[in-house]
Amino acid sequence: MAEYKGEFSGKDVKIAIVISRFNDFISSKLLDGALDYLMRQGVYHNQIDIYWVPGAFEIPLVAKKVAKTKKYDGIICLGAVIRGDTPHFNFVAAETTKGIAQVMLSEEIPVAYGILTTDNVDQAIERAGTKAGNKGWQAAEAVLEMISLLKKIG
Ligand code: INI
Repeated sequence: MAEYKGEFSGKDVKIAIVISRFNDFISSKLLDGALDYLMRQGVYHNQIDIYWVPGAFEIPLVAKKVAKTKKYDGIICLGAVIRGDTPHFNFVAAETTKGIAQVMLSEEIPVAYGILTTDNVDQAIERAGTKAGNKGWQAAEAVLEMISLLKKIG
């Protein structure tokens, strides 16, 4: 029997972060969480590039272009889609989620889903470094684990 698990080392990895400016009072907190985690794992500034996009809807395209450069071992997508009074939220959240998954599968690169999809601002704040943790931190953890696991698969 063989069992494979990813590790969390930041040694020799190159990470791209694609982050939405929309709701940046939340997304910047997700970025803080992701960077905090990466630094603790030994990923330093020269191993990280950050790409800002207007809104979550634009994240998949930029993530795909970034993946195609082949410069990165993994991509972290960060954003906050917060429900409003219209169905707009549903379309943005669904297309962003689907697009990010498509990039991961088509480009065969770990892409972490650090997108909050919440009913209100309070839920977003709770998940951006207050009482429910930091989704950016979790996304950074997931990307390192997946990079390591994929290297083991070869
Ligand atoms: N973009 C977000 O990142 N979060 C949101 O909550 C949001 N809402 O609700 O409208 C949002 N919309 C903008 C969208 O991502 C695009 O940038 C825009 O439609 C232009 O293409």
